[in-house]
Amino acid sequence: MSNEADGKFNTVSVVGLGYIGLPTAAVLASRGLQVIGIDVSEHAVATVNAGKIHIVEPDLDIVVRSVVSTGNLKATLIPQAAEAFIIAVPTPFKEDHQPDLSYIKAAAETIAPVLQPGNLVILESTSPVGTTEQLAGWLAQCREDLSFPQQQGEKADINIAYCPERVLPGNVLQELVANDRIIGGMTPRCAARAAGLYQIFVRGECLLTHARTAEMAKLTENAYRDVNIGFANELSVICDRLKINVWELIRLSNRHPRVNILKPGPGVGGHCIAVDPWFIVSAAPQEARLIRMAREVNDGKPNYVINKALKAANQFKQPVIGCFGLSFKPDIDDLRESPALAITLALVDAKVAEILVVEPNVKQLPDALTRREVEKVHHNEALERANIILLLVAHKEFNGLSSDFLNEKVVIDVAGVLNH
Ligand code: SAJ
Repeated sequence: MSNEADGKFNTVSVVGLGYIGLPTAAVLASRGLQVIGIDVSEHAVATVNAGKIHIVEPDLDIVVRSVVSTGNLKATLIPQAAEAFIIAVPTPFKEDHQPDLSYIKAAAETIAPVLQPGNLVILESTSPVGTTEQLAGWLAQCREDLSFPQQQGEKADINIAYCPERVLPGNVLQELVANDRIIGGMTPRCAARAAGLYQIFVRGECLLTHARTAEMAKLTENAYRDVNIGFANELSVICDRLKINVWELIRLSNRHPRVNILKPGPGVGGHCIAVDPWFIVSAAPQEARLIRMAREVNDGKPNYVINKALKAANQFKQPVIGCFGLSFKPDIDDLRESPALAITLALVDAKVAEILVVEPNVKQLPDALTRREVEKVHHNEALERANIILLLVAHKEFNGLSSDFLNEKVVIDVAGVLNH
């Protein structure tokens, strides 16, 4: 259903130069388009214009340096006219788990003054169902001289689509190009035009649908993963009670041809899976029972681990806990929304044990820990000095930890490090 003729874009503006916007802008620029990156942060704009990056993502620095030096990518604080606009700003939730759409509203108000007939506006931010229509409403309020799909359908001056990102942090450049893309148009023409833009760099398939279905698809993918991780986390707690090794149990159960249980862990971190399912719950609170429960199970896991470690500490006169891993998942340096970090901080604040932190992926511990004078040590030192070994993240550096040391310790293996 995609229309090749619709794929002619020369200038694209990307609003939000974060974890999704910057790689997308850089990849579009690497295909020869003129890309304008808009951000509210002077630091982000200056960094990108210097050919550097302000986020952590493998190889992104190389692509950004190259497209900035050719002049294909320019960052700015001030919106400029373009043929297509991609909005990739955050959509956090508020205290009560209600979605906060203020960044999208601000993005709409930013681009509205420079919109021209024939423009395509794409929303990529993970959003509750109906947000694309809401975005179209905000744009229409700002520009009464233009027509929008909710008013004029296929004849509208402006085309609007929702195209969720699906990339895995740490593997963004590869997945941006390789993954299939869901393209949700407010009308079929909106979808076809958006597909034309993505086909410039996406090697996966572009799957066309309505904006609302595309919004729900994004939430569904992350809620599906959350529910499955919740199942694994609940199993781990049940297995503790029944004195069964959950890792062996899962390995054996997964030998069934139709069973594929995910891994338990310290909880669910990152900025997507722990957030997005709430957008479904807040839209359908009565119906979304399993999805809410999975959130609660996963959010409850850090406390369970903290209590287990404190109970172990009670057995020692001078407890020393070695916390292995701080990041929100293995082999990355991203500490944001990390359950391992939350657990470590809670153990420090409990003041019942000395805490040693092992995190091979960061040079410096975060301020919250240095302020509390927590020591970062190599894993061998932690193995030597700690009497409780708390394995929080399965970093590759922890494979094959010396069992000579471990035999004499209380080992709490939350991440399945010893069962690889
Ligand atoms: N986790 C487990 N057990 C597992 C898998 C993950 O405890 O078996 C934990 C991780 O340790 C981490 C959290 O879940 O704390 C999330 O990690 P992740 O690797 O599952 O996902 P993210 O947050 O890095 O990226 C997800 C991806 N979504 C899906 O796989 C459905 C990615 O494709 C999305 O683009 C991204 O969310 C996003 O931006 O929405």
